[in-house]
Amino acid sequence: MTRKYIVSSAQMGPIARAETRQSCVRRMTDMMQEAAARGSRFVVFPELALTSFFPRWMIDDPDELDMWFETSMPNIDTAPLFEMAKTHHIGFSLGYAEKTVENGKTRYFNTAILVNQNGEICGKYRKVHLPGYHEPQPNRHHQHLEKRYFEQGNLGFPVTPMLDTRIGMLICNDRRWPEGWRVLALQAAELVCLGYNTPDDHSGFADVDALADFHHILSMQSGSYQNSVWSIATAKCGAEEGSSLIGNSVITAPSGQVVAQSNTLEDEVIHAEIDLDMAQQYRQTFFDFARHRAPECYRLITERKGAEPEPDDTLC
Ligand code: ING
Repeated sequence: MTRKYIVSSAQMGPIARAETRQSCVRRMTDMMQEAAARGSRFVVFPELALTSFFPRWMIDDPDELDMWFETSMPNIDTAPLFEMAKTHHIGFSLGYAEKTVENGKTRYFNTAILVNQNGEICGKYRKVHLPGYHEPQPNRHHQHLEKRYFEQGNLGFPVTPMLDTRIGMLICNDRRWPEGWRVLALQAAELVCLGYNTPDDHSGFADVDALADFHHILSMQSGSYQNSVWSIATAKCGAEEGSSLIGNSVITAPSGQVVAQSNTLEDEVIHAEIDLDMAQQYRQTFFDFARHRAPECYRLITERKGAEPEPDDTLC
């Protein structure tokens, strides 16, 4: 039996600082309805999809900072998403800022959840690779304070059986690091989904900014190809509170080919029929991990954090 499904990326345009959760959820349910009408079984929403990308601001007041976080999921604002998943039999992934209490300690994470076609949460991931800084940087029009507002994710890289396959999640900056992709693929994930907020106005790195779209798509194509997985990457994009965020939401095949790509910097749903068995043709040949990988040679990847020349490095 073939495992072909229509899946969707529900890209979101800018979210204003004052925009309500209800307004964001309404935009998302409109797009979920559009996806369902196309026969889609799964929709990927952006990272931090319920609010403006607040790590661009230095927020001193802890009460104000807490306003950007969800303390429960689902909640009264997001309930319509879960209800629509159930009525339309369509799963989704959603990124949001999570405030939780674990072992008596309040914790803050950049989180994404997987919700199945019955409207039940069946997977959760907390962002591991947090870009930016803990302290505000001088001479920057926009800050990037994810290391200040979020803790490093503590759930590892989990894979969830869903939709007749195994789905893993990454979040934004994670896509630039091969390790997360590989850990998911080593758990036999066949589909990786992620949301992102990627500015291309880092002020001071003009050359990097000019390549922001290229680096995003390069990361998705290489991650998909080198791990034989389908991937869905969904942007929050456009001119958001004076910051320019890239679009180019893409659905990418295990071959590394982009099979669907957004064209706007607004709310836009893109779709693709994915053949989940396509992953196997790579997994059983060029990327047969069991046959070709050499973990005994990879010790440095887990033992060393930063790059260091070996003491006996000799320039030849
Ligand atoms: N945003 C960006 C991302 O990784 C970034 C941060 C932009 C890092 C450009 C490097 C270059 O797409 C988030 N939220 O991770």
